[in-house]
Parts: sequence; C-alpha cells; structure tokens
Amino acid sequence: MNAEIIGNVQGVKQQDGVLILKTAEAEARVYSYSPTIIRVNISKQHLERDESFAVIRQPVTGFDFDESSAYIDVFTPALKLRIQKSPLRFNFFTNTGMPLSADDERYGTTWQGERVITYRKIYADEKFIGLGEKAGDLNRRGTSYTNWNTDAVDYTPKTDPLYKTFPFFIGLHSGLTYGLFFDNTHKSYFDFGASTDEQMSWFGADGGDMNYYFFGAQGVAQIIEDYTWLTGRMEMPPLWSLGYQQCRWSYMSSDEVLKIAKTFRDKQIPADVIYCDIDYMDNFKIFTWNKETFPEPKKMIDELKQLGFKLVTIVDPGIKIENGYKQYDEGLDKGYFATYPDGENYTGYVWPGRCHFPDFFREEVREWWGSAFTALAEPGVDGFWNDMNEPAVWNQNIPWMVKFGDKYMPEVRNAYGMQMARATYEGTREILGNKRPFVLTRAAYAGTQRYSAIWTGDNTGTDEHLLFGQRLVNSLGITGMSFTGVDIGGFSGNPTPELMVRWNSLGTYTPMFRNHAIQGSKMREPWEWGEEYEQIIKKDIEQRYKLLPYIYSGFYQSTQTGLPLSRTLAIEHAFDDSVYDIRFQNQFMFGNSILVAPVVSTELTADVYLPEGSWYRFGSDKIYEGGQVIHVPSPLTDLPVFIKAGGIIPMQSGVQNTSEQGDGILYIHVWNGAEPNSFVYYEDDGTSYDYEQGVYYKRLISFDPVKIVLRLSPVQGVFKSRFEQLRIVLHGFGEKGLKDELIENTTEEIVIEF
Ligand code: MIG
Repeated sequence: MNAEIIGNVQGVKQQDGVLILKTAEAEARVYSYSPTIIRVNISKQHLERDESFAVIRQPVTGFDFDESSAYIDVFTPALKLRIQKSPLRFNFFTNTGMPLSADDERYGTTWQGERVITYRKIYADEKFIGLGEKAGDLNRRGTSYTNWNTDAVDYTPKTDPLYKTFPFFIGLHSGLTYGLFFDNTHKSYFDFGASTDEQMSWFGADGGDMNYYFFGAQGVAQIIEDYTWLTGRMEMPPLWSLGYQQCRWSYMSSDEVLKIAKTFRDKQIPADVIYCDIDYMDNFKIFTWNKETFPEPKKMIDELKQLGFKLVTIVDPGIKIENGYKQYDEGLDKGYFATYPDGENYTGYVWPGRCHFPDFFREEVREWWGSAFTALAEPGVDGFWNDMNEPAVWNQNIPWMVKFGDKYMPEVRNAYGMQMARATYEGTREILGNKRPFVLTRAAYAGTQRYSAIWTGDNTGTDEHLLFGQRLVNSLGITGMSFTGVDIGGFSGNPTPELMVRWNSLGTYTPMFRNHAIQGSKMREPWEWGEEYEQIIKKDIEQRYKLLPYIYSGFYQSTQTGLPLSRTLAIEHAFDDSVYDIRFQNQFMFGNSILVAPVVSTELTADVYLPEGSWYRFGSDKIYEGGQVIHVPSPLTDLPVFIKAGGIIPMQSGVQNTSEQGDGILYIHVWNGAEPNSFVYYEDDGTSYDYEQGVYYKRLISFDPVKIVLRLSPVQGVFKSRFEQLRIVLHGFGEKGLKDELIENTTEEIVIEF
C-alpha cells in the first residue's frame, strides 16, 4: 500500500466563513473558533453532519485571509496560519510571525488506506505535555502512545493504552506554547519524536478525518482555558464528594456498610462517602439490590444519612441476559443494545454472565438508562460510579462489526465510556431535581469533565504507583479533568502501613480523595494500620476537611477557567527545565498556593525543587528561597508541602463531615511575600443548583504584604456564608508581632490594616 500524499491546492473558496481548499486527494476546511483557536479538518469525504462528542462551541463566521500564488495567509487577531499551496501544508505563527508549529515539509498530511496521519516538524528544544492518563514521564518527547480505551488490569507505569482517551497535547519550544486537539474517536496514535534522530512528531488515526484544533495562546494555563472553553468545563461538584471517600470491593452487606460508617464516627475520623461495589446487586444485575444482604436499602441509607454519610453505588454497562429482568426485557423489546450488522444483539461476558450492552450513542437509550437510576436514587443513593465502560468484556474482544449508533465499534469505542457517563449524569440530574449528582467514570474521552469525575482504575499498592498515579492526576489536569483521583493505597496488592500513610497524606491534596481496594486484599480503612498510623491518617483527613474552603474555591476556579485543582508545575513554569527533571516531575501545585512533593514511603527525607519565589513549609512556616533544590525532612507525619509566599488560604475548623457547621469561623491564612496577591473565595450551599441563579457568596480576598493590608471585596451573590466570623491568620511576619484578627463576616467591603 502506498502512502497517499495530500497533493496541491487546486481551488480555494470561502463559504459561510469556512475556508475550503481542494486538492486532487482531499478537501481541507479551515475554521476559526476564537482569536486563538483555529480548526483544520482534512477529509477525503466530508460528511453533511459535523459532529463531535467533545466540542461544544461553534466557529465564528468569517476571518481575514490573503492569497498569493504560493500561499494563503489566514489571520486571526492572535495568529497567522500560513497555508502553503504546493504541496498543501499548514504552518502556524504568532501574529508577530514567530513559528509555533508546522507540518513536516516532506509529508504533511497523508493517508495509508483509511489511516490518516499528520507529520509535523519537531523543534530542537521542543517538549510535549498532555494526553491525560498516559504512561511515562511529564515530558513526552521521544515517546509514542496509542488511544484505545482498555480495561488495563494490573497496569504498570509503562502500560499503554490505559482506560481513557484525551487526544490533546501542548508543545513548548523557543519560549512559545501551542496546543493541539485531534478530535477523532478512532484508535489514534501520537508520536513525539520516538524515532531515530527524532525527525518529526506525528499523530493519526485508523480512520475518520484529520480533524484538529490548534491553540495558539501563549501560556499553558491560557491554552487549558481555551481547550476547556471549546470542550466544556466541570460544574460545581457536590461539596460532600470533596470529603473523604471510603470504598472497597465490596462491603458485602448493609450491616458491614453501617459498621464501617459507625466506626468512622466512633473514632472521629472525618468522612463523607461510603461505596457499594458490585456485590450490592442481585446477581450483578444493574439497578437491583441483593435481597438477602441488602434487604432494606432505604433503611440502610437513612441510617447512613443520620451518620452524615452519602452512598455511592457502582453500575456497569453489561445488562444480564435474563428473562424477567426489567432492564433486559425493556432493552430487548426496544432494541436498545449494541448489535451485529444483521440486528442480532451483541453478547459479551462480564460479571453477570452473558450480557448485552446499551447503545449509549443513541439519545433514547441514554434517556432510558438515565431514568433507570430511580431504582438507586429513590432509596437515597447520591452518587453513581460507572465502571467497565471501555467497554470491558472478559478475555474477549468486541468484534469490529458490532454497531453502536450508526457506527462500528472501532470508530466510537473511545467515546463509549463518556457516553455512559453522560447518560448517567443527565439521568440522575433529572431524577435528583435540584440536587447535584456525583458521577465517577473509569473510561473517558475529551469533554468528559462536563459530566463526571474520573479515577485512574486498577493501580497497585507500591511506591512506584504512588508517584505514577500523581503524574496521571497532574497530566489529566492539563486535559480539562480537574476532578480526578487514584485508589489511595493502590487497588491491587497490599501496601505496607508506611505506604498507606504516605498515600493518604497525598490523598489530602488529591482532587478526589478515595480509599479503595480489590476483593481479597487486606482491609484498608484508616484503623487497619495500628494506633500510631491511624492517628497520622486521621490528622491528614482532618487537614483535608480544614482545607475544604480553599479546595471548593479551587473547584470554582476549574468551573470558570478550566484550570485544574492539581497542576503540574509545567503549567506555571513551562520553560523551567527542572520541572521536567524526573526527580521532580511529580510535584504539583494544589490550587494557587500549595506546592506538594510526593515522597515514597521508604524515604524520610526528600529533594524538592522549588520554582522561583519564596516558599514556606506548611505547618512550620520555615522559609526557603526558590529556584533551587532543597533537601528537607519528610517524616511519615509530614509530607513536604509548601506555601508560596503571598499565599492566601481560607480554611475552616475541623468537622466530621461536610454537613457540619464547625465553629462558624473562616480562617483566612496569609503568608508574607514580596508582592500583593489575591484569591477568589467562593461558597454556596454545596448541594443544589441555586448557584446558577446567583445564590452564592463570592468575594475577592486581596493581601498586600508590604503595606500589610487585607481587603475583602463586597460580596457578590445572595448566599449567606456559613461562616459568621473571619479570623485572619498571618504567617511569616514573626518579629513584627502582628495579631490575628477576628471580625464579623459582613457582605460589604472589609479592609483590615495591620
Ligand atoms: O472486574 O467492581 O476498576 O474499582 O472495584 C473488576 C469491581 C471490576 C474494576 C474497577 C474496580 C472495582 C472492580 N471493577
């Protein structure tokens, strides 16, 4: 098979604001979505429908271009796209003419059969970050990846592919940044110079169009903002889902679930969430309860609520083939399952035995699936965990001719999990009325942040996985996924008590903090590790709860700008090489001001890289100058966590769960620094959608450490804060002997001079 090159431009026209270029082989369309976003779609056969699972925006109509005999130059206020006509090539520049990214001169876009690939020039100093949940290092240069959502049981830090597909990366070179989102759900490939002499980078897919969005904003955060503008942002999560979550495969009965919940309360270890994994069901039939072990789900959930717990239950896509089972009968009757081309329902083998699989690509199927959650929501379930949605079938392969919607499996597999999460979110949002559902999914495609949180599947209880898991969380943040977590302690295997403690400390600074373990492993609850370690774990969970005002405001930031809660240092320090050093690549900012350095359980000191600026060790306030590697103690009781000078961190008193009021004081901690800083504080009722109608409390907290003045802007929104008073806690002013202040939390502007 010969590679087919794209050829020369033979015709140019602009139609409804789209620039259309024809070659002998294909047609390319160029769209502008915003001053910094240009889309290129190259196809042999443009379809009437222009659909995407990820993109929620429309192109702007019309943009300027100049045509000469050799080039067409497309201009947006921020970018220039120089389209070379012979052969057709797409080369992106800043509006001042700095090269951002260019096609490989020799090959550009080519086809090999149905496969479509774009070869790009690689710059000598170019680094690549992104692709979400992927093996390997922060800097992806010199490596290659495949996207094919897979149930990656027992994965290692080298396994590829894993569960999710985020075909979006950011390139960094010459002090410039660009992003590229290849919106194609076929099996896809990314290569960042993984060939001898690193001649080129390339990306492609087994089928479909060469369809990419180019982001030319300068700054990684700006590109994330643009990417999430295009693909959507998360909505405010229910506050309870940010508390500590206890899971296990499985708590086997109502009695066991209640016993675990009560033990948290008896031991006064804060927690908000408990899970039922697959064994709560009757023979793994989705939307049923086991009548013997969970005889009265409502009674159990009522008791849990009394104890201040929410319940999350798992659902898998596989519907058991069994006459008389509601979901089976209905799905069969209405033709809601994925089929072979002749109409026979596809059968795959999973937990319930032989199963059919809902075709989540059809709206009526999503509605049907979504409305079935009444079986869980009526007795009081608040969260909905979507597992096995790659989709997974045991030791089997789904034949390629199986149809989902009007497409064959290979074309849409990578979006199946996302569509299941979408159906779950849309259905439960409707059923729960004004209450926010919590949805958690294992498989995902770009844009899933609109529907669901994610976790990184079946990791293992080793130090290596602790570090790798953090890298996954940091990388997922680049691709719009802010609400992410890993199984704290590792799903498979049995962590040592030291590792459990360490991982739990890291959990405090993980967007979703969930302890989970495989069937047959040792119990993992905080009290299973001996008194001394239980106390450390308890303290860390308490710290998580104290930080919730900061964390909740951090999620608000994700809803507004797409910036994730856990941020690789590459977001703010893209051109600082130390950030990519494999010794420091797992470090991250947790929100605006907290830097966390993960440390393995076998080391009690650590080398930490602090980027430029000054930093305070959280807890001791010992100050360090940045721009250097420091060697610090990291006992099991004190993970290296640092606060950026000038940092503003609102905290609350200790509570046992998120429905507790605490002492009614918002503690605004501020650290001394060279420059003024500010923080957007956000609060609402934590459970409803009233915030969409302005029922929130938002204000800008600004601190000038030089004049020592703290200013709180007038409150926006009509929500009454649950904190009646504010206490300002100063750090790093030592000898100046400044006193902490306690003041009323009024809604007008507040200015405090020290
Ligand atoms: O075949 O539901 O990743 O979190 O506990 C295993 C049982 C199915 C895989 C999930 C894991 C969950 C487990 N599931």
